[in-house]
Amino acid sequence: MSTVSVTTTELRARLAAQLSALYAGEVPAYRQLVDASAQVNVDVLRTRCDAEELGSLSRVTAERHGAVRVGTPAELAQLAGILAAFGMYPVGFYDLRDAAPTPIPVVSTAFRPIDVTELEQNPFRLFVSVLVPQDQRFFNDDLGRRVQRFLAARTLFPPRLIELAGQADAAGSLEPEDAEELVTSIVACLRLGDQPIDRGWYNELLGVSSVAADIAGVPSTHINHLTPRVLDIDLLHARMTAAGVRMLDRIEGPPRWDGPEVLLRQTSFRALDEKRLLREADGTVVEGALRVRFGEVEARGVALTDAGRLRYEAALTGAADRAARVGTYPDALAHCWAEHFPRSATHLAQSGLGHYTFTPARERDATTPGTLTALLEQGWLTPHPVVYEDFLPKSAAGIFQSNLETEGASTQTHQATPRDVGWLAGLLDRPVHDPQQLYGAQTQRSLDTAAAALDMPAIHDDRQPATPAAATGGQP
Ligand code: OOG
Ligand code: NI
Repeated sequence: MSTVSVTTTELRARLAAQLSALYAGEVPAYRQLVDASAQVNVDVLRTRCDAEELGSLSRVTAERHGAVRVGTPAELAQLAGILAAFGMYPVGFYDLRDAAPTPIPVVSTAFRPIDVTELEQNPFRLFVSVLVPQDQRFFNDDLGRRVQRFLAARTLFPPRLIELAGQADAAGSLEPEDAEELVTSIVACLRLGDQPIDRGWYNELLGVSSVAADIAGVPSTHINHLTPRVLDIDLLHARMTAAGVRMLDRIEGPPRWDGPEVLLRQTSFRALDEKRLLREADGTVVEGALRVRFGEVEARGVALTDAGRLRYEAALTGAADRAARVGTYPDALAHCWAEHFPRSATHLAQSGLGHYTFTPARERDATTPGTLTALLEQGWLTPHPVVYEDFLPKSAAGIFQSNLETEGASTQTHQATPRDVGWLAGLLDRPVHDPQQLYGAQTQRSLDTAAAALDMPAIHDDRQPATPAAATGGQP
């Protein structure tokens, strides 16, 4: 047996692989989804030679995101410490309490690698949500207090796991035996619990939100879903449907079109019944079924800049408006999309709507211009898409909606409990990275490298994206 220590990068790859094996054992249709996704990726690469622009086949085949929900700030802080051992750091802040059509009483962040080389090695990311039982729009005082008492009495992560993770984070690696123990231990924490669930308590929380019940109705946490990445989500959807798996009929996010793929498109198969032990009011334990876990799949495209994100929002809003007047939503979305987004990748890069990196395409001479726009127009630089590494849960609200057992109940008559990125950073005692800043820095580094290669002092990024209003003739 090798005694070479195991790096955080390798630990992350093992975590993704072992969670995938766990989830395949727990949710058999997931295995079918993963197999179909891998086949689609191989088939797409055979016909589209540029398909690896958005990630190598080895990266995309291993690529997963998971979703985990915890109950308390302390549980979240512990999980953040554990995930640091795997080179996964908090990026972005998501408030799902104002998700439409169904608000969910959680706030969230994504733990993921932030270095380009780490992402290429293994981009495993975990979307982690924490319940906000203080939020009176969802929980009255009495229920909020009982939820907090229930959560305070449980331990999700054993001290030995937290200690091993701390060692790995500090050293950047672990000895093989410790590495094995670390991965086995965190995977065990994310296995579906087999302790009986108090049916009355679970149902009471179900009245608030099925996510609240999934978090605080049970004594442990678990992987809620694990999502493979696919290079053609329409093809995957068609193949799964043909194989008899009931998929949601819609693919969330941008439409299918012949222009550049951007951000994230997601769909899923429906949540399936899973056997769980339920404790009745009289203390008897019976076998019942809960339906909380589903099979999501996603396709990833170019990350959008702030200006590009405004366009994205405008296209979705425009599509919803239009669908209310004429035709179907997919048709309306295709129509609005073409109004908002350029059809060529070069134009998307030049417009400043998408995040790109740039490499020199020819040697400097007396005619080399100094600005990015001119360099791109005259073919001095080649643009390369920066893949979107983050989440769009509000745009995927349809996936939540279709998989929730109940609509839940919330009122708008109370103030929201303040939760923001500053709150999160303080709680975790580490920076919460801004995704836009990470993408922007990647572009800037490539411009610096290109300037050096072209023997120029700097390349001035003079791209000026048009506002969405200008593109749509005044529509919001
Ligand atoms: C996480 C929802 C976010 C996605 O793909 O947008 C997510 C959850 O269900 O807890 O995974
Ligand atoms: Ni997801």
